[in-house]
Amino acid sequence: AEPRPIAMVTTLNGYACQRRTPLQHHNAVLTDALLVLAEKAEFSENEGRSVALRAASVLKALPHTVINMENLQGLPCLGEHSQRVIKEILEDGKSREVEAALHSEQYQAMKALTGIFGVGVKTADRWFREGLRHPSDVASSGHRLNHTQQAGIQHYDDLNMPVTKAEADAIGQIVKEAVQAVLPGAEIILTGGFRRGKPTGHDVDFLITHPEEGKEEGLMPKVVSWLEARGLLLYQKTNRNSYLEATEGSARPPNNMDRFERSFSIFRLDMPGAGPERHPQAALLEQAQDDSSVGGRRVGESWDWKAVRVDLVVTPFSQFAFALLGWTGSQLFERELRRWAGQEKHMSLSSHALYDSKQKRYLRASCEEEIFAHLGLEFIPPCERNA
Ligand code: DCP
Ligand code: MG
Repeated sequence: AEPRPIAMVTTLNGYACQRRTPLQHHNAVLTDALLVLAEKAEFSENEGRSVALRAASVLKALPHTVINMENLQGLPCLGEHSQRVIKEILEDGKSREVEAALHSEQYQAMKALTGIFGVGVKTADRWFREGLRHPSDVASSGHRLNHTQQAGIQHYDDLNMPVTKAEADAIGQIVKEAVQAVLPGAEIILTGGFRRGKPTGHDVDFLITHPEEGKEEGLMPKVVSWLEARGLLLYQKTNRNSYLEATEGSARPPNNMDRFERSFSIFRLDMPGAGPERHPQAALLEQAQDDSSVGGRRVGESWDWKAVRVDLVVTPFSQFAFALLGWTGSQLFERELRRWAGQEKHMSLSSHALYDSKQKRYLRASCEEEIFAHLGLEFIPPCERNA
């Protein structure tokens, strides 16, 4: 390795979508700390969240390890608070504020409660104030839970265990089989964190489309029925496509929430060693996990399947490039793309379309590269969108 100069100075652009952010970077100690502060801010619904996320994201894009405060010169998005935390860690090895957050009852309880599928910060905070600290407290509290939350409690342990790439691929095989059975010629694409090269994720995200526009209509209920008939779904809730009704009668495109037909689901993924009647896809998984050490099975317990969160999204072919860009993430990269579009280009970007306010028209794109070009941005490949 080359010797590192004492005061390495790098300049970086201010928008995350102008930077290349690899998965593996050189400042995990600092970014982990800032991400705890982002989470703490999120739990108290405080604006500090995006400030800390942006600061962490800048450090992820640095080609070297920060070893002193001079290294931060010329970097964007590092406010007084972030700098104070970084300085403390460089000097003492840790930040008191971060340590205090990690050890606080509120942080720990909010983390556990928001870890329930279907429970957001507002609900978790209300439960915390009522004295609930853990999913088991919720289960015994007598609160009325909706179906999503019931499934979230029931599968809490599984859903809080990382999903491996091998598991994502095994689910991909099942989804592919389902989609091809109900609509030959339809295509499925793995998006989200796995498309960015992450080895694990909290869920598995798929886009489904068909090269012939319109053929994709009505697809989701059929896919869901196919999966349900085979006992592969533990839970699912489908939201229909509401894009047209949102745009009708308005010149401006809808807000950033996308309106594709989408199924939030929990798959029952059969695991290797479950017995002769296990799903054939399990063999593939077994093979993949043999040569990696990432197995997610609980040892010493009889377990033959695992609950996995899966998002299925159906998109018309003409919107596919926008959907792919919008669903690949990271979440911060997406937010920054939209901020760039609005503030620098007077355009409005969603997972459906790109609208140019000056020309008063939608700009077409058939691949991600074209969207970056419309936005006047250098193309950043998925593996460098880990902002
Ligand atoms: N996304 C978005 N807005 C939404 C839903 C999703 O911008 N309402 C985008 C950003 C995410 C991607 O879709 O990066 C997938 O969402 P996830 O929450 O699954 O995020 P990741 O896949 O990036 O992370 P993980 O590995 O934890 O699943
Ligand atoms: Mg995901």
